[in-house]
Amino acid sequence: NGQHSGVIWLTGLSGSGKSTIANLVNKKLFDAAVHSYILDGDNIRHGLNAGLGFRAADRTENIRRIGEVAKLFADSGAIVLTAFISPYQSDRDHVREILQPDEFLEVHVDCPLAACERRDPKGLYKKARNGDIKEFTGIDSPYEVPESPELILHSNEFSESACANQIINLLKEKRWI
Ligand code: GGZ
Repeated sequence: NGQHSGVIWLTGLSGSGKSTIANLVNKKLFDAAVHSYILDGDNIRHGLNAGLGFRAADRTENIRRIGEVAKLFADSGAIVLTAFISPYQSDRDHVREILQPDEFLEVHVDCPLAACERRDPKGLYKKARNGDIKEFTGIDSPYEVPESPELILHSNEFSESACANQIINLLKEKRWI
């Protein structure tokens, strides 16, 4: 097929909306007959990376493997959407470097910590505040804000559907679709 392949790398705090937005984009691409695939916690952290935790070295290895898998899917011709916190700039840069320059779009799903914490869909922030979970991103583990992402989504100010549309517009601008 003549479609553009590559990786749309969503990064942001737990509860920022990464997975929901990625799933909405995936559906829109499917409806437009564009071959796309999502990598997220559901199909990676429970499978390929089941042995990894949340220490800095484990997160780095998590992202390294996801980057390699994303590259394989991109090589197969797909548009890949990834939805991981990926808190370290150097890890995200490493993924960018193993891909072609026109095959990687870093998207910061930028939701203030306070808003993520207010949502707390899984009660994890509460547990982290109580000390029941250690090294939780934003609480006692760092999140490095992307230095030069291709797109910043303010997911607390705009609906998830509007954020998904912003990604679709970027893909049109970049001539991926
Ligand atoms: C951050 C954690 C932690 C800690 C469990 N820190 O909201 P969720 O539940 O579904 O998404 C979070 C997910 C983060 O996994 P990632 O693979 O995206 O992280 S990273 O890119 O940093 O490797 C959260 C849950 O796992 N979770 N413990 N300590 N998030």
